[in-house]
Amino acid sequence: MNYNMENKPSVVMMGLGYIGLPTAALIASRGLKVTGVDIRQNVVETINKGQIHIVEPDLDGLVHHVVKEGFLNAAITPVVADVYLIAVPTPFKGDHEPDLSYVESAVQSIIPTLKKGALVILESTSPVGTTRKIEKLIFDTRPELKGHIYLAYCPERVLPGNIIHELKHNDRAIGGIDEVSTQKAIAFYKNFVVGELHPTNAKTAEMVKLVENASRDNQIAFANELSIICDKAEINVWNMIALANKHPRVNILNPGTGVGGHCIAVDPWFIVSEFPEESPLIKKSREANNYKTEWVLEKIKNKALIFKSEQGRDPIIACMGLAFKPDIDDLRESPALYVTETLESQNFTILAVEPNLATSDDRNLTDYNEAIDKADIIVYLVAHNEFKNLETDPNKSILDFCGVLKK
Ligand code: SAJ
Repeated sequence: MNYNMENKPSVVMMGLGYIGLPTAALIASRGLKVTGVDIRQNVVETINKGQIHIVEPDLDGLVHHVVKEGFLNAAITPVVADVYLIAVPTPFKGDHEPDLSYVESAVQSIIPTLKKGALVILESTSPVGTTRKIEKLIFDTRPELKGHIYLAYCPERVLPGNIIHELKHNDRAIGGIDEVSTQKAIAFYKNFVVGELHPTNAKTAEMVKLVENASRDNQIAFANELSIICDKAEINVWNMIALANKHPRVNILNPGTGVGGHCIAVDPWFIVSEFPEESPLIKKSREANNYKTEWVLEKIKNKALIFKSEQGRDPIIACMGLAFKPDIDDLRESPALYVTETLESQNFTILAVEPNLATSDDRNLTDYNEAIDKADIIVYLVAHNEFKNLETDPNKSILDFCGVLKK
């Protein structure tokens, strides 16, 4: 059977997380029938009620609409479809080795449903060569499909907090295992992407994704190193960077508590683990960003020690922000969460603040106004909007690691 763009193809989306769910909802909003598959029963139930399990602007209304109209439904197992998208996590394990077990089990579960003419697209960030591995997995079990299905890699590159817009508008690199797969995949994305679709091969597309995030990691590492240098030199790093960026060809990023999230803190390791000899700079950037978090921790502990020696009691420390970046609720690989939990585990008295999570969250959160009121030391870890214009007692110690107070 041939996959025909004119009759809107049916779609299976494997994985309904931060990328899978918005992508599935966007495709469904274009009038394609989408079955979203997730192994978590509660996620499936939530989505089938037209609700969502993550915080992302504009996603709730979109999901509500497409579920109500019958274009998106969620299930535990995949059905037969024209197009299969895979957007499951690819974390790392052990010594920063990529863990492909979610991808492999997603592939195993679609294999029995594949029919001739099907198009399978991997979106999960993956080490170079993964699309070829999937090809092998499929043909090992279903050799009769050889030459009759299409397979491509097409990474997403959307920014959490702006996913719906970026999914539609960003350009994409699309690499098939052969030319016809690339073209089929491009034709499919035309259903819902208005950004340009750039053809390439699977291996290049896989590397493109890893390099995009490694490049950002490297630039943030530079900013973080500057922040440590400026701290020692007693220079305000934010003012200094703002001035340097007045140069027409300089664009330094923001230093912060470290680099978190599921992408930038993880993906560069996929290059390092495969090309260890060739990637000293990429590795060093990862290490520099991780070191920044430890440095932040030491700064807070020093401040607490000084307070104790001066006041004769332990300070109350307000940890302002737990998410991995501003204005989201996502705690994955969050340096702010790590700093807060480490202080807590070392018996410092802390008030954890995260305005993007309900205070009913079992993390024992404190409202931000109450926290700055009660705390002796106020530590800004994430530049959330809520923190920008807070009135604080000038006698309190304030540590701003994320530039939230910069004017
Ligand atoms: N950060 C800084 N300073 C900065 C920018 C970011 O310290 O100047 C920190 C953030 O606070 C956060 C981390 O870096 O902890 C990552 O945040 P981010 O906003 O740079 O990126 P993510 O992880 O939300 O999304 C990235 C994006 N990649 C790039 O910008 C190259 C996004 O486009 C990708 O789609 C996403 O990774 C992904 O899924 O791979």
